[in-house]
Amino acid sequence: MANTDNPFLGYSGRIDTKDGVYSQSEVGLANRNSGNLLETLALDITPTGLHYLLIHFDVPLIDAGAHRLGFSGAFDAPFELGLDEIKALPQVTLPVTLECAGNGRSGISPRAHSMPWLYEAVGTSEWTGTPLRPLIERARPRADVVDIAFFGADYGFDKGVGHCFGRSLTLEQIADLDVMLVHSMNGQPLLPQHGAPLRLIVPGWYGMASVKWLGRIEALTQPFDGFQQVQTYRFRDSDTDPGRPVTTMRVKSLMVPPGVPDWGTRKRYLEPGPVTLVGRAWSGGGVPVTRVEVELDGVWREARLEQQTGRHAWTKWSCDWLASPGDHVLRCRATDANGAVQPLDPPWDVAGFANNAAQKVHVFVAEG
Ligand SMILES: Nc1nc2c(c(=O)[nH]1)N[C@H]1C(S)=C(S)[C@@H](COP(=O)(O)O)O[C@H]1N2
Ligand SMILES: [Mo]
Repeated sequence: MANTDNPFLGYSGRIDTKDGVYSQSEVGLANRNSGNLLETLALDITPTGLHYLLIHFDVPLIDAGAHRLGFSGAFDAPFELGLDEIKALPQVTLPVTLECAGNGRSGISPRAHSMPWLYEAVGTSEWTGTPLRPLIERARPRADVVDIAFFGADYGFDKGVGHCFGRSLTLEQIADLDVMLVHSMNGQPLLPQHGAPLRLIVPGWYGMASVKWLGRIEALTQPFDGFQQVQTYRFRDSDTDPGRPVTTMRVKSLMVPPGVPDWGTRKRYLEPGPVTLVGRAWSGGGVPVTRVEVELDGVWREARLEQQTGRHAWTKWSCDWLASPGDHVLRCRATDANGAVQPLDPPWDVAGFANNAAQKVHVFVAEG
């Protein structure tokens, strides 16, 4: 798999940043990969143009009319499908909350040289497409198949390895996870940056599993060894740790920062008096959120939860606060039905994956 004839083999392009000032190349990543604006956490569905973006290489510009999805490898009945044929299959629409595994990375020290997310790499969309499982069954995986690999059309280099973005799932995972083959987002054809004309949605997992610009599905009789499967998206304690795969989203909550912001720092300004704080909470693997608490003036208060709009969609919460003059740091934390609670401090990971530490919002309340 390793491409030994490339200019990036001995040159990662990543300077050894640890803390503090960001490098030009990290600023470049931040400009390409935009985040959700936290004020849209007030909405069930993130406006399409404000859904976060994570694009490793370049956006491939694909002719939807000519695009074919191929099922190949160790299938007994390999076939191809055009977009019209996929749209003629049974259609489902599902609200799904997607979060990047790197969300929160910049809260971890020392940081990894990658996309420096704060809190904003999460959003919820209504995805329309067809369930993947019946199509895999139709292609008839051979008895010795261990992985199904999904390849995007985008090619590039990471750590000296040239590859198309690719990920895999086992047949059991495909059966368990409501995996969808998706052509529309919020009732409109996928935009180029979100994977047009076809992508995977793996509900309940971090976003890396939801392969965009999907062109090829391959049945493998050996475990998939693609770069994005084995060399990244693993929890590692140190650079020498072989690591454990990143899969389902950890329980997390965010609030809409109250009041109005200061342009340069995003700190908040508020008049004293009653305020209703609102936000969203979610967890992975279809596990519901059972509790959200908000820390107000040093006391953790119970937030109200609204009905979830779908098994894989986030839950709205709200909490009343009587804002008194002075400086405040507000925090929120969620608990899920498995009893997992958000930590107050970032969990350590070399690449800064899955930081679900409680959000902090600095608020200045004026004198009455
Ligand atoms: N082909 C391909 N698929 C991809 C990616 C990519 O770079 N190439 N990025 C992944 C990652 S890391 C995330 S978090 C989600 C982001 O999806 P979005 O940009 O539509 O929000 O897409 C995933 N699918
Ligand atoms: Mo991601």
